[in-house]
Amino acid sequence: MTRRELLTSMSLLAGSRTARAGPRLEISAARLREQLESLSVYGRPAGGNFSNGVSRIGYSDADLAGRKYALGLVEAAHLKARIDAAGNIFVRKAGKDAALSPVLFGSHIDSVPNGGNFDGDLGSLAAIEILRVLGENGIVTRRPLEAVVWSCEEATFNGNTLNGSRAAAGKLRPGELDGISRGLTLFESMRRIGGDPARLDETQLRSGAFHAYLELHIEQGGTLDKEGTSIGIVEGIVALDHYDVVLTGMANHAGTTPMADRQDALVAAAQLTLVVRELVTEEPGRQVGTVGHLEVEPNASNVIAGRVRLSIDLRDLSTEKLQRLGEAIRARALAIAAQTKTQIVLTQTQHAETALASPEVQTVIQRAAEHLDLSYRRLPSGAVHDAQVMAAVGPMGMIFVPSEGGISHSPKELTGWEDCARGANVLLHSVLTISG
Ligand code: HGY
Ligand code: MN
Ligand code: MN
Repeated sequence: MTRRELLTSMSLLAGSRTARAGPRLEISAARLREQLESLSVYGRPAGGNFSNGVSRIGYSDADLAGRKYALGLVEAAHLKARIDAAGNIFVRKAGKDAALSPVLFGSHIDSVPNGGNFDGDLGSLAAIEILRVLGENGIVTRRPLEAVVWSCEEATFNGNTLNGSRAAAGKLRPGELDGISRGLTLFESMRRIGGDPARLDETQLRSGAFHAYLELHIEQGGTLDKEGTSIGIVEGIVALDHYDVVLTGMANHAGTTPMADRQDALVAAAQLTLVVRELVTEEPGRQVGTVGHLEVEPNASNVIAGRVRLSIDLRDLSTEKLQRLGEAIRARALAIAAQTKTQIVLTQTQHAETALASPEVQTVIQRAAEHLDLSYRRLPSGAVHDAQVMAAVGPMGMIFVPSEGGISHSPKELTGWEDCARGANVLLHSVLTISG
């Protein structure tokens, strides 16, 4: 451990020994609920209501409207927002000592198609609410505080996740900015939301850019809900490997082409999809593999599919295991291509590294949960988060609250309003401890 890391660890823990004195400062639960309900309007299906969830795809008009709403909350908190080169929204609240690095905390507000109203939204709005409550109570922390709303966390733009935070941390892959999705390059999309991607190097977050990064998020799994535990203290976030696969056969007439003469790209895709499941489930462990995106051309009922594009999403805490699974899938794809007389090209488009949460920040979160008399447990995160990108820049911690039924990335995603407030208050007290 370097001297800087040792000092950081000690300073992270400095405040955690003393339970916070005085009345228990809390966020406004009613205001947080009202804001989550208001944000959910942007991207809601026409004629729908809160229970119909949201499609607020990164860089879309709905995302622009949601960002505008969030910026309105910043103004209501009498604070100023700064948009960085990647379009991420930063909101700073000055501390007593401007020379100290800030405590950074936030999440994202873009969603998957037909997603839920809590994924990312809770952590983003809670972050702004915390700055507002501190201002209303005249509390000035030693360190500056910075709330952040990361842009385009979900994979829906170009198949890769964590776009805004990776761009901020200088982790985009070569050429990624030129990739086109929904008619725009990533570069143009970042500009569309107020970023200036030509300046990404200038605004890169480097080691020391923040004292610690915290993220409040719904668990998106069922552990806390099943146990009736209020707070999850994340120990680590899984690695993710993402592949883009193009299968090419030959489009032909569905009626006149004998079965033996077909080069059916959709049959090859179906076999590959089952192979992913077979390989991922044949060894013990918590690894997961998903084929979630499928494009069929020409996608006509009376034409044999000539081309299919699909995604493969592999996750596990072990990068080595993901590597092995990727290789096994590649080998089986070759066999499927031969057998179906198609061509299959797998391109790995993303690797997000496993990220361990700082033990010291975990302790701070635990102390905050204890201070608020809340039950808690430690657990890994099967979902990826901007926090894992930030873990490569500085000490990171994540706070989970229960997802009812463990459902997420669905309009059925639901977290109780009291759980939302509990998580925000644990984040508030964790930030107060770390910022001193
Ligand atoms: O895919 C994920 O795990 C995250 O929700 N983007
Ligand atoms: Mn998500
Ligand atoms: Mn999320």
